[in-house]
Amino acid sequence: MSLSYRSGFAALIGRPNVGKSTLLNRLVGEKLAIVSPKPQTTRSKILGVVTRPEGQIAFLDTPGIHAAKGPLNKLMVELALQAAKDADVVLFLIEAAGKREDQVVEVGEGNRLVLTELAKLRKPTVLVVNKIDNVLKPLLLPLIDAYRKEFPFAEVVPVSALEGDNVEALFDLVLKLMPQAEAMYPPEMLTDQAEKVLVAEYIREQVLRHTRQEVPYSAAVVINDFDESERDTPRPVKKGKTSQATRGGLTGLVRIDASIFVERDSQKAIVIGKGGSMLKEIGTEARKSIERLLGSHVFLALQVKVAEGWSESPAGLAKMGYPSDR
Ligand SMILES: Nc1nc2c(ncn2[C@@H]2O[C@H](COP(=O)(O)OP(=O)(O)OP(=O)(O)O)[C@@H](O)[C@H]2O)c(=O)[nH]1
Ligand SMILES: [Mg+2]
Repeated sequence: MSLSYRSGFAALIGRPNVGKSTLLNRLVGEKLAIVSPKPQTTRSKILGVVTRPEGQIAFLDTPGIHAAKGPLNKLMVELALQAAKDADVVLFLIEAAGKREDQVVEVGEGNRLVLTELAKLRKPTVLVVNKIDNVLKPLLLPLIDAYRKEFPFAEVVPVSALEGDNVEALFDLVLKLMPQAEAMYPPEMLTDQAEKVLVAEYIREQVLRHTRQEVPYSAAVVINDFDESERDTPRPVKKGKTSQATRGGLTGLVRIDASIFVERDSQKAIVIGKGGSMLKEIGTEARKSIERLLGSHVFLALQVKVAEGWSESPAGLAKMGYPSDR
């Protein structure tokens, strides 16, 4: 390994819905984190490793930082701030949305609070202005100026995580801020998330996409059974193994049994839908994305269950696989 090799952790930090998970997936080139148009989609810390000849960056996607009410949301915000504390470099994401010339450009209250937290850490922090595909160009510079006045950013990078604009440049720039060190992970490793965890998340993603109001925030998915006895060869989430481009057709069969938990009977009725129509749609969409992930045919059995107030207690969080001890 050459002397100039760099490596370290970079935490993706920001308000809900600014595109942190979309950026993680774009950087790594795999769907490691679920994405939805609704805020508070990500609930855990998600590792995505990018390895290049000149260095390795371990990115950490985190839940959006917001004024948290209730144990689940408090846990999410804690996870995000902890990831920032543990990182070598912080990527602070904002969204540059705006189509009106006369729009007021300012740092909102929520973002100001996040910056107050980041200031305590004294880490090299990069301002990543996302969604530039969706902004009037004249609004961009004033927006960057407003943020620069609030915080001594090491760098400012406008990107479109959705379209990929400037994402490579962002990687190069973040790598330059990393310490000189050897790689922390094997070069083929993309994530430490188990397949089962990704599968549960892909199912939750479809629940988020198909439901409205409070249902997304009350939904959790638990895998009861993951039967690989008829699977050809397990494919761990590794470079070149899971991308659609390098994969042929589906082989073998994986049988998955999962429960979607909600907090009330009324929510259960919504997720099931008329004559089971909603659950069927959720299942079909989830199965397609799980098949792409596993490279295998998938038989997916889904049930909807009520766990009253699970998001309100440490025991409830633990039951859904959200560790509440940190
Ligand atoms: N137009 C546009 N939309 C984007 C871009 N990046 C993300 N989005 C959209 O913004 C929404 C939120 O994206 P996510 O990646 O889930 O956002 P997040 O910051 O991870 O959200 P939380 O997990 O809730 O904190 C989705 O509808 C994305 O498709 C972008 O560069 N341009
Ligand atoms: Mg997210």
